[in-house]
Amino acid sequence: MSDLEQLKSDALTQIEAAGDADALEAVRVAFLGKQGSISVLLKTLGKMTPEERQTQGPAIQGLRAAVADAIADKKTTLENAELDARLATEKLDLTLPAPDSPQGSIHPVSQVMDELAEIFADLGFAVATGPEIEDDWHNFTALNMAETHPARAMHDTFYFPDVDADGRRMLLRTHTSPVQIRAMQAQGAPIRIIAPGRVYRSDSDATHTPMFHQVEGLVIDKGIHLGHLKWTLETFFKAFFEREDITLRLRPSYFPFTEPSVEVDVGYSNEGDRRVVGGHGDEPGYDWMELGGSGMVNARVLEFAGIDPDEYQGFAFGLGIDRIAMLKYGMNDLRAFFDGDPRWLRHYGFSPFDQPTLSAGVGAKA
Ligand code: FA5
Repeated sequence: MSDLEQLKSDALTQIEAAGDADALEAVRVAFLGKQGSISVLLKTLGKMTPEERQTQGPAIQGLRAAVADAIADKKTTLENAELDARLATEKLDLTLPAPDSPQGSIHPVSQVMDELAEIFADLGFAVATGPEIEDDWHNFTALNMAETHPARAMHDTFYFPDVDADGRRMLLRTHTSPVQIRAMQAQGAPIRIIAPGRVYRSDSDATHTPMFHQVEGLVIDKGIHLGHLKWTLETFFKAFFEREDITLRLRPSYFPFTEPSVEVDVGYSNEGDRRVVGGHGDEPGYDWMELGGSGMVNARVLEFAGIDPDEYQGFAFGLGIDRIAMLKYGMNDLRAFFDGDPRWLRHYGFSPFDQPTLSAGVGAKA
């Protein structure tokens, strides 16, 4: 047997004998590692005459490939055996009795997100999503906030030190409005979406947390006007708060990405220490509460997103989900939402067996 054949037979025997991943790795290092016997042989090729190299080259390369293949095969075999062994030991006994009362609960924010999706689906809205780690073009520039725009300063942005491949600054999105841009770029017009999700600002008190949730709404079509926005919000809030006497007030405001812009207030009254939505805010005993921002999509934003503003118009809104959850379910401190206290979750959480549906009343408690 030639030296090469001997080496191959030794290698294959040792690979076959390797009982686990560590032993196999030791065999790989002995033959194919930097100082391994096959690697050392490969290095001798450089010193050979061209004629010798012509016969020895393919032989040594073939040996290297055969040993590498055998190691790869053995590795798969060992991994499969390890998986089989784990599957055989990690058994779940499905016959164990269920706990007396259900453990765990759905967080009110998740519950409200499910309720939102259910109500807007009924109005023909699809759910869109976007990344929480955004670039400043989508979060600001395309929403008509140039580098030097003062509105950028209002957002208390968490920036990353890096820029992306296009030189854009990376940040934690400060609102869900960049999803408007992504949806318009991806699907063009017409459009009817909501985009619920997490957003981040350097902010903290009883009604502000550094991470909170918004739901964006966007409708783009021909002949859309402010009346459609008001009807949509009113219809949504009536379904969400499950009462008919909801009064909205649209108050002139300013957002760089909408023109005109309106802030949305709702009438409410105090019952003990709870704020209860309903009624007209100007009537005695009632007041107005702000729920979010909205307006007609600015023509410049449509252009940034590649939609012709002479052909299409639209409205957009952005509501604080945590705030509307507080109102509906009577919590008074936003920070408790994210403390992870099981007692709070037991009190305010929802049964996982109780999916919100319009027919059952979206907020039905089990
Ligand atoms: C915006 O973020 C706009 N993108 C909304 C918008 C969308 C306007 C589309 C026009 C068209 P604003 O910064 O006001 O706007 O935030 C919207 C809502 O998020 C607020 O009304 C409030 O309910 C909620 N919010 C803002 N900051 C916090 C915070 N730190 N914690 C909890 N909720 C917050």
